[in-house]
Amino acid sequence: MRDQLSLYPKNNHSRTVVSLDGMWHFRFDPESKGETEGWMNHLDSSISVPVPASFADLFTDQYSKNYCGDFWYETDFFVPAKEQTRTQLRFGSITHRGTVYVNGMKVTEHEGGFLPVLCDITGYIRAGEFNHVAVKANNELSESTLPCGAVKTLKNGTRIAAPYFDFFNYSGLQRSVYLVQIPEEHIQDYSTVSSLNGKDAEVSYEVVTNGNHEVTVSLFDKEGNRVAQSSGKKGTLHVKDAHLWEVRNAYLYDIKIEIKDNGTLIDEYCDRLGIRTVRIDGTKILINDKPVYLKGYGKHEDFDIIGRGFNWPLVKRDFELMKWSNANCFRTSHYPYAEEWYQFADEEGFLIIDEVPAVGMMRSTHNFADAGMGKYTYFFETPTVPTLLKNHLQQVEEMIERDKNHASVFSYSLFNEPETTSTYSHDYFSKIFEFARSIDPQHRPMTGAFEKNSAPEKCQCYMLVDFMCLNRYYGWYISGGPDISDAIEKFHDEMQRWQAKNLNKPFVFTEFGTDTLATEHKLPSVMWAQEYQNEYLENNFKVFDSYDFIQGELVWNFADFQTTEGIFRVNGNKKGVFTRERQPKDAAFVLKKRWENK
Ligand code: GCB
Repeated sequence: MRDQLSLYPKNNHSRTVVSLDGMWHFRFDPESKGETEGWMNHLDSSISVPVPASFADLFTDQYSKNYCGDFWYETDFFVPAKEQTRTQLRFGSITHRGTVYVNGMKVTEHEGGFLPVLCDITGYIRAGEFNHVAVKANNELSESTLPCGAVKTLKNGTRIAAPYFDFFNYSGLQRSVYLVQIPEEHIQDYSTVSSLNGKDAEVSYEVVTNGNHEVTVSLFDKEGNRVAQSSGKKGTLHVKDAHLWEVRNAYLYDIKIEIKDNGTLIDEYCDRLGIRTVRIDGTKILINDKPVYLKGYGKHEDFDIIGRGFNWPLVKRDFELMKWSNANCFRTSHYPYAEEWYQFADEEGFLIIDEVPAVGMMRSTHNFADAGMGKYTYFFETPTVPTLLKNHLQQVEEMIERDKNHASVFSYSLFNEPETTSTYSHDYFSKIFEFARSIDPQHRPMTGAFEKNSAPEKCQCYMLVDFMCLNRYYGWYISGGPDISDAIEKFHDEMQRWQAKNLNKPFVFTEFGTDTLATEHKLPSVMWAQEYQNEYLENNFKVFDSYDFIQGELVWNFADFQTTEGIFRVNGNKKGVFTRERQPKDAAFVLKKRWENK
């Protein structure tokens, strides 16, 4: 079995982790000649760029910002000499795909830009010396890879991205890169499942190692007291008077896994562990058997200059704002985020709907507008589907593998707004859901976000999800401005049609919102002014509060974010409750007040 992605790099008695973040050499390769010219050995005429960061907003020219094609990164790194060691490189992500070379030799290739790339480089390095790593990355979009889109060639030959989704096609080495040294015999993976028994809890676990030495697993409380222990690769930890991980009131234990040879430590891995259960019961979402109403946001990894580059201060600020507004949940729209987001959500007691990058599954560069207009593009009836399915399954597998132990992750979203009205889409997504269900040890509820074209009478996929997630823009894309009263009637009409289906499932709004410029105020309100965003929200809340099967509201979006340019977007999508600089629009106070008592 290969080493799994769930083990975030950690330093301890047996493992050494060195960050390779910093300035790397970089070069665009528009003619894809790097491989034949041997760029994996050395990047001539390179420039310096920071890692982690998207490259787009570092530059001052259009060509670099919108560059689409191959591009290379390289750096040198020192490998400490150690006996009996496996040496790995771990990229938080390479967007959207990459080939890794060490000392000129190809080590691995990886498809998909939002999940880690782990390379065993033991056979490729010189220990006790400086070594060289080069990455050939590529950010082209197609209909057979996730997220979906196309590449457009301008008359002058320049290629640019044509996303079928509403966020800028940021790319590069956007997450941290680590050099990891682990013992030859080591812990490859682990998973846990908690269950409650009165005041006590049982945590069953499974550890994967590549050897036969004894495994012990211990659990420590916050004060460092060992509260449970078990040995063997499979076992159960019995926790008396367990402190549960509750929504917005997290308690985290430390789990310590050790491999020992007659008392001598071979390898250890420690992690935080929240004890909680997740269950859907009729129209309720239950965490630790208590109903929870989801309050929060759809987000993006997005910020000025760094693009989608990982940045701890931004994580901290976003959680402070979410807490301030009394939120308890967010969706990682529209791709799995950097792992640190989940670690912090575990700590802060936030719930996460973890989303795979299955976005843009409708052939349109104005998907967001076409989503409610009945457009149909035969997306799941084209020859690209088998490859798309393969990539989709792979990314579902890697996401669940990576995130399966996070208490915060209570659900997986396996799509955002695909076409769902054909039997082809049903066949496609049945395979995705069946597979996802078969690999999640915690059997979390599975979902996906449906657009308005997925109407109750037409949708062929709602039966696949454990709870419904709806993205709805009544009062924005549909009957906006002076027509808002029509919007509300239409909204009720749709909800009544869902109600009539008696699905007996929770419904969550995973998107609703209006583009709002932080500079605009007007009475009476007009679209794009802050007053309109507030009125729209209040109107939507009245609808939500009329149906008891509605169990959550995640506003679109947490903050303004960058998109492809166009007449629908004013330097990006402005549906943020906060500005891109993370300051509140008036709507933030409306939400804060509503969610205080919700
Ligand atoms: C949607 C999409 C989201 C867009 C949003 C919008 O339906 O899921 O990615 O950004 O609408 O603002 O139009």
